[in-house]
Amino acid sequence: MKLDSPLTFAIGDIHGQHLKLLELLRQCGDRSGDFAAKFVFLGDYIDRGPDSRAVIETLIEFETTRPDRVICLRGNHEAALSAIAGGDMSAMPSWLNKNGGDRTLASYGVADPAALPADHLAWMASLSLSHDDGMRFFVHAGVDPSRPLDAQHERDLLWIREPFLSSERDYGRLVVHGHTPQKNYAPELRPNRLNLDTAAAYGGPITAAVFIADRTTPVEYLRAC
Ligand SMILES: [Mn+2]
Repeated sequence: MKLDSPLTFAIGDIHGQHLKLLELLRQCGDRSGDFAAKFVFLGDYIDRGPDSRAVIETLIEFETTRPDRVICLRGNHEAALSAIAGGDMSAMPSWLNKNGGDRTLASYGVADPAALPADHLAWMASLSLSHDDGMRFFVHAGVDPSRPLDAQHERDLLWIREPFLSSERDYGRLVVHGHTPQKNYAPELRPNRLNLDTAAAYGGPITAAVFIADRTTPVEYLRAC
């Protein structure tokens, strides 16, 4: 199927799965054809998977060659690494041992987060927390249902699960998010939110939702296993 208007692709958690990312970007290219598509990456590019370094290189190049059409949001994993590399060592044990940061360091061939390439660290520190396209609110983890979308706390945008996941609040936007892996490897669409974390770090695919301009919900999903 080829769709005849510019598309928006929203892409869930990647976690160092570079081959899956390349396959998904190829599928997105096939779908968008000659039309200039917009890409919103929902964060968590690094950790757990085998090749975080290549994922970051690919995303930086992808963004550089498509100015104004690529938005890379910050995930809690990028936030943790940025904090550690900036000298906040309190997060280091959990990042290394629980969040798969050891595999990120291995992909760069370094033992110390401060030894990571300065341009990659600067890129991770520069990422936005959310993106609002008027119909959809894109964010890594979700939002605090008790606060307006424009008055959220950074910690919730990066880390929240409940009460967001169970909330039925109408935000006036579809909240498109990742962060909480779907054990069935499938995206979860509810009336007020869409979870695109299909557990790429745990054997699932990376998933892209395909949006058109005049419909809030996705017209289809692309998956790279
Ligand atoms: Mn994640």
